[in-house]
Amino acid sequence: MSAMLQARFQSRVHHRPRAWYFDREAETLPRERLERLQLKRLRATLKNSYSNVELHKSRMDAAGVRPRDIRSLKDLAQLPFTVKADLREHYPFGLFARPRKSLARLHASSGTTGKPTVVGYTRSDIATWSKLMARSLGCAGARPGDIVHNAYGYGLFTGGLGAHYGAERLGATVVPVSGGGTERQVALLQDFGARVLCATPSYALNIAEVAERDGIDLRASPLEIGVFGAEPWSEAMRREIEMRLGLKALDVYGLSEIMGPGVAVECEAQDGLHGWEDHFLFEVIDSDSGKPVPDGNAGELVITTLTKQALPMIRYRTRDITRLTRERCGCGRTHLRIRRITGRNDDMLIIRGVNVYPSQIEAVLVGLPGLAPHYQLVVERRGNLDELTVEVEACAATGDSSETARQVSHHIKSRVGVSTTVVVKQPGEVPRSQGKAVRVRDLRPKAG
Ligand code: DLL
Repeated sequence: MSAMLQARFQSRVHHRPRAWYFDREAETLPRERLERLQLKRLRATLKNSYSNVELHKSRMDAAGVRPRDIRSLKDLAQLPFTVKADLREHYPFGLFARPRKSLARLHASSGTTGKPTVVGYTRSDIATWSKLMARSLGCAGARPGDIVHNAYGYGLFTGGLGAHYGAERLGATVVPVSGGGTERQVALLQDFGARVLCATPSYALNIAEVAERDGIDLRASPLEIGVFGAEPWSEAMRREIEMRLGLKALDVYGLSEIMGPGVAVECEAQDGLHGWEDHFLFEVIDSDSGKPVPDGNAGELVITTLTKQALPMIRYRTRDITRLTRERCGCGRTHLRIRRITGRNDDMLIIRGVNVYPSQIEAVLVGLPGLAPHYQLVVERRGNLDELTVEVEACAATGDSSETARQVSHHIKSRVGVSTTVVVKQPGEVPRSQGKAVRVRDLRPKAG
């Protein structure tokens, strides 16, 4: 081949998008067409909400805005917010825009206080969700024909069934194992040879630990892709899981009120999660003022659904803290990216005036020599001040660990800026997760 031909060939290889798309057209839609589609779908959603859900009608009336007043995407900011308490106050079915009899499924999340939040889907909503989850799995690197080991909990939680229907829609073979029974999960991963693992990151770590304890090297298994989400996790945790399971770990985001898993997901670049803008509108606002913040700035993620029939959501305040970027991604997808979720604004701790998310502490702890990546934060009130104790586990049984504790506390102080008491626990003493990990034990007296 001549040098010129070779150069041309090389450049074509370089420029050929390597990405595989479940739905190429939708995933690479030019921005202008995407925005036209969003506006059309937004107007239909508003009509559906206004005509069929009393809460949305009364909120829009009070704000003096009707669906027909929304003529461009910029008008979105005129619309009122919806919050989690709205779902609780209209428990169980009060926010549904379709008669209960036309619903194919209900899910619910328990929460720590009060009534659960109930969400409902028509048959068509389930089909849309399955398609979006298939798209998400594909974006993360799963392919038709793969074996998908699904360790998200099945039941009222949206993780299990959401990932299950998505994997089937993708054309994969699903192993519907749910959470728990970790020894058996390790055996099944080995025997069936799954290429894709779906789990919370904390449960993935639990699987790694049980495998190592039993002398089974899952790094030598066909596992290649982890699709992990449902809880905050750090880059340090990603590296730890990737190393111990020998796979590429991708972040998937979602919430029941909006749909379930598959609202946003990382592509193989692992550089932010593509939010599926043909089905959702994403905004980031300042939690206090409610005003949108510019791209790149941190704030509360607000999502409006564009295609949900049974439970349309208008400007739903997720309480999740993140940033948006509309910079082009190398994978060729045109959908914006949300940055890793730092935590929920209601999980933020204020310790002696310093704002701290558990994931910031995690980022310091994971990877420190001698420590296992298992931890819990204990918050107590002493006098008028909140105190934070970090319980973290040693890798191996130790005697006096006061020097390690002092050093860890020093690392946390210098990187996060907060003073903590560190307690180094013996191996196995910090509770393991089978789903969403409990990172904070809040021992402060409850208000009221
Ligand atoms: O956790 C849905 C889901 C299942 C997502 C499986 C991903 C994988 P909920 O139980 O309603 O739904 O909890 C939603 O979990 O508002 C976030 O606070 C948190 N969350 C979900 N995904 C992530 C993530 C499911 N990737 C709440 N990173 C959300 C950080 C996440 N937090």
